[in-house]
Amino acid sequence: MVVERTFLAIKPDGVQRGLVGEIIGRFERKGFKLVALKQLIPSKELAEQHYGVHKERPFFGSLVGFITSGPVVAMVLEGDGVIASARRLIGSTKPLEAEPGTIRGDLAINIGRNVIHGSDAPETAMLEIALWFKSDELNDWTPSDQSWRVE
Ligand code: 3AN
Repeated sequence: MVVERTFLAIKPDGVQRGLVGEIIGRFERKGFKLVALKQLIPSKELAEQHYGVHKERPFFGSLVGFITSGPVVAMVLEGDGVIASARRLIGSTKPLEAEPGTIRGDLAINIGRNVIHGSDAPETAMLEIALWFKSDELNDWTPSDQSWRVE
């Protein structure tokens, strides 16, 4: 069975505002498994690759400037349906349109300060995990309470 993984990054605004524990806690409480976690200040090259699909957009420069402006907390989560589920827990890109109860709905106002990134599809998840993490930074492990999460 192929286990699904997604890439998430708490952006500099989330780190600066002290929201790291709150945000990771939401995914932990949902029951997803954390398989990699680190803090880094992304290089310009990493940021430009990560946001490559947006390179023609007018906000590309400010997006890269923002994501490289301070520490980011990058992680990989694992679990059935984790890619789509994490996106739902995160909420709409525009925080004012994000439902209450979602991370952006509860914790953000502005599209350029929307606290977290989450992969949007299996292909992007695979590319983003490989871009941000070395394979030996991903841990295969089984939570001791796994049978209480998944039937
Ligand atoms: P998401 O992060 O929800 O997947 P994307 O991939 O469409 O959203 O956009 C990537 C990031 O680019 C967003 N998180 C947001 O910070 C920024 N962004 C998207 N659209 C705009 C915009 N119109 N103006 C400024 N920043 C934007």
